[in-house]
Amino acid sequence: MLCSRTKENTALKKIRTYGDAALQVKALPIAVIDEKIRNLASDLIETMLKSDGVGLAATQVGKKLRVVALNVPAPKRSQTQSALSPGEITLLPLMPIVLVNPEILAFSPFEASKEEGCLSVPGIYAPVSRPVSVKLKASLPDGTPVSCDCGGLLARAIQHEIDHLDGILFVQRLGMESLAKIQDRLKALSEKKEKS
Ligand code: QAP
Ligand code: CO
Repeated sequence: MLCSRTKENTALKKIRTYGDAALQVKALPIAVIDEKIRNLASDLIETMLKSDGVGLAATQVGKKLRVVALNVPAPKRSQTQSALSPGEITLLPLMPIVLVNPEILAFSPFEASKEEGCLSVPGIYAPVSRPVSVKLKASLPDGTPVSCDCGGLLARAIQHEIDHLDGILFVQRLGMESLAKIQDRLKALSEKKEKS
């Protein structure tokens, strides 16, 4: 197509769920950001928004490419315990956004445990311990490079989505106690998958 895509020709993708082998593949870096990548970017955003997601990785829709969509909300004034990180100041006003070839250049030595969920693990939530901030490097779909220190929910979402690009789900990062609590429901999800 010579035109840029509109809402009418963006496609809703099927989100792969727990037990699907596509969730375990390692995605490949994008060499050139072309129209195909920008189309995938719009499809990821549409699919994420339609499912009320905060993030969605290309591997969750069966695409083995290093692309993620994010729709991280700005923190409410009442829940802003600390100042926003430079990454939140730069990226939150741009949401929803797509990051191409996102990479973490450095992790904070400090971790925090917070409840996570995943569109590929519907209805299941558990606390995950992760570094509280990360130094992100990525490109936007128009080719603009971004490099910034990200904290808050943004830092957690970036780590969760980059994990997807490496074939890792949040349930693989749980402590034994948290995993034990959800194990039956996880098994049920993967068995439902086998029958479909
Ligand atoms: C990843 O997660 C994330 O179970 C994005 O029934 C998680 O968008 C980033 C969702 C935690 C930061 C913190 C999950 C929607 C959405 C469900 C999501 C569900 C419906 C999860
Ligand atoms: Co997820």
